[in-house]
Amino acid sequence: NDIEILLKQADFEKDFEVFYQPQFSIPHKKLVGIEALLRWNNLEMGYISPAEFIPIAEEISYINPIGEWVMGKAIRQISIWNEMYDFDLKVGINVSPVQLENKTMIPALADLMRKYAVRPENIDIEITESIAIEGEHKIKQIDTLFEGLGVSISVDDFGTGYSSLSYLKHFPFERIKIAKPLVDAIAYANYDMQIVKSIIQLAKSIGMKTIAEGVETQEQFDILAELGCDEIQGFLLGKPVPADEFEVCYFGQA
Ligand code: G
Ligand code: G
Ligand code: MN
Ligand code: NA
Repeated sequence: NDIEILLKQADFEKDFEVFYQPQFSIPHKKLVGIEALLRWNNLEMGYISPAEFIPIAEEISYINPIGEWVMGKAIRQISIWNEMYDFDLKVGINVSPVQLENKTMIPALADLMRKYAVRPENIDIEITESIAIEGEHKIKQIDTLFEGLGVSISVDDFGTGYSSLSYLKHFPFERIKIAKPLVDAIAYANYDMQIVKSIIQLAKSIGMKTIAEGVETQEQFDILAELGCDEIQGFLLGKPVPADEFEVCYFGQA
């Protein structure tokens, strides 16, 4: 497999870059956080989507060094921005289920938090909803894993297939990230709007926050505000961009 070979040859510092996408509170559109998203620009193949190469990196366990590299970049960046602009932003870092099985992940994260003096409140670990199929036991295990660090955990891509609302009660997620396909549909499909409404209501009743992903239109924003969603992320308010561009866009600084 081409991608596998290219991946193993990748020079992380040269070929990878972490982009940042803003997350805003509703309804005032205050910047509250950022999500770190990995980008790979290969000399031969050009831009390769993480949706394509991450599953391959997972298969060959190469996601472990890659994931650690992303964590380092993201934690360093949030440390710099919070200090420089006197902010209290949270950085969301996507962590693959494969990384959760790796014993060095938590010590590496702890080291990075110390190295860059970042408080646990400023780090959010995004774990995909698909982890839920492994059951309650798995979720408890993850919770225990991160407990000592004090970082928060969000469930990513919620509502895309594996969701069982009932498993939420076993796990103190900080936030539910409502998946883009559901968000897409809320403006034209009453059924999907009702599902999103139920997710937001349930989250509220158990003390979790909700963030809608992939918000692209004002109409979606208005519906989400009406439904009481806490935060939004999406092209309507900002695409993922490189760090220097993020500074220009959101901190008015070059
Ligand atoms: O940013 P984009 O929409 O192209 O991302 C596609 C997919 O890749 C998403 O599911 C996203 O969560 C995932 N992804 C992006 N960056 C990372 C990363 O650093 N680690 C992991 N595990 N997944 C990532
Ligand atoms: O799976 P995860 O939620 O981590 O993936 C986030 C991905 O969604 C990022 O790769 C980002 O590029 C993409 N994304 C974020 N907002 C939007 C949006 O408004 N529209 C589209 N099409 N993609 C988005
Ligand atoms: Mn994510
Ligand atoms: Na997601």
